[in-house]
Amino acid sequence: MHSIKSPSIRFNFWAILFLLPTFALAQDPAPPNFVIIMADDMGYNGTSVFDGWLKTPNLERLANQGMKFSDFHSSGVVCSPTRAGLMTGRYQERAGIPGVVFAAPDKAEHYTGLQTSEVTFPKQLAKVGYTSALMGKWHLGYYKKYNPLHHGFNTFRGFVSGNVDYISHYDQAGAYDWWDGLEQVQEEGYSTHLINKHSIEFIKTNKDRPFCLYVAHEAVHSPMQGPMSQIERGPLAGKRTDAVELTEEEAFTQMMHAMDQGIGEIIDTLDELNLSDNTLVLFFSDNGHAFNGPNSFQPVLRGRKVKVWEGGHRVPAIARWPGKIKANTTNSGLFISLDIMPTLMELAQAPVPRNHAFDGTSMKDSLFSGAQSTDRQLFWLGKAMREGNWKWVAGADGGLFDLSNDIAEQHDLSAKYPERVKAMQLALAAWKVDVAHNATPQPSPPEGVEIVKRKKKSNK
Ligand SMILES: [Ca+2]
Repeated sequence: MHSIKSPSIRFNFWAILFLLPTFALAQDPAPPNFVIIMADDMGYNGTSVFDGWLKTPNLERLANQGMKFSDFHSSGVVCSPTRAGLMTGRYQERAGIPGVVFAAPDKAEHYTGLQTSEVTFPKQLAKVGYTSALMGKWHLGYYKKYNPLHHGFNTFRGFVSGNVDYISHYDQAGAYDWWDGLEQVQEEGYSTHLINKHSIEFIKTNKDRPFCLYVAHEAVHSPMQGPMSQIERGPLAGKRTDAVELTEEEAFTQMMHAMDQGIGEIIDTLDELNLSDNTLVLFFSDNGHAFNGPNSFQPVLRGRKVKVWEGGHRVPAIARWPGKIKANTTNSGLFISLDIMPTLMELAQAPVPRNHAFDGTSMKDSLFSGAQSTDRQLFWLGKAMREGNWKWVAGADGGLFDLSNDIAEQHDLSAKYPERVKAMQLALAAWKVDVAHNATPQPSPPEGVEIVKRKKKSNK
């Protein structure tokens, strides 16, 4: 009792008392929140952030407050593959999803999906206390066994097909497709507005705990419908009395603006709740453009969605984290959507199973220090690859391109660099063998189902 009155002891007592919380904070900072926003079929030149034809003020705000990526790629050139790669951090071929999971039951791929044996980011984040939500498009399996709730998401509001009627929420095969978790729900509203609304509600509900919000927008995928457009699918098709007719360009503009506005509302919500300083917001698109834009617009990149030219997979991407990511910067390093899962795992210090190898690489250093490198190999569909600034595209109309001065892939240099071509061809062949090895098997269609051979022009 006497000793506590001694000045030195008293000093230590108070010092320890004051230092304890500081020490605890330094050792155990609050885990960051993640908001992953993915646009659908939005090309590299689809936004004013990347000199596109359409003004998107909120994406501009995101880029002004963060970092934009000029050489960021989707791992797929259509919807399902990129999503499988995003969920797993590995080339989607390894998950058995090299192409689109079709809505039509007469296609074999209709019965495939992301198997629950896969290691996914929401599953791993749950192990370190995160709650995760998917708002919007899943497109990794039509059946309940593939539902996002079986892949680590605590909340799912949206649709499982490649696209729904924005107003009636029927898919392209005529099935009603709007879900709350494992149950179909009736919910009135323009799909983009609903995705925005539920995203903001989720942030507000979970503001006091670590969360991961995956906002998978329907915009700007077809059908081309603005908020006031006519219903195209389901029992009410053509029956909306207050419908406004739009040109394709007008519809696209409204679709983009609805998404852009929602992104602005998400930023506002994070700011208002004082969450911005502890939240990584990442925006990108799942593949290149499907809608060409106005006739006057000349796209910079060759090709579009479905193709392995840059127009098929070089996509707009932006990251924002005030205080951590330097504002108004551009990173010209070579990145791919497969990098997102390893990034989340590192930032959240989430466990990754032993011997589980990602194909992507964590972007943490690039985000925080602005490091930028193109020193890596990337592959698309076994048809194209990058090595540094070199791009090799296989096939009769393919070639070797130096993207450092030929981003439009116009000048085939294969005759000039035959050794490089040979090396890249070998690397591509080896990659195909590698991703096929131990790839997750997908189920065959049930007996009695007649499979119609896929037509060349199928509805994605
Ligand atoms: Ca897409």
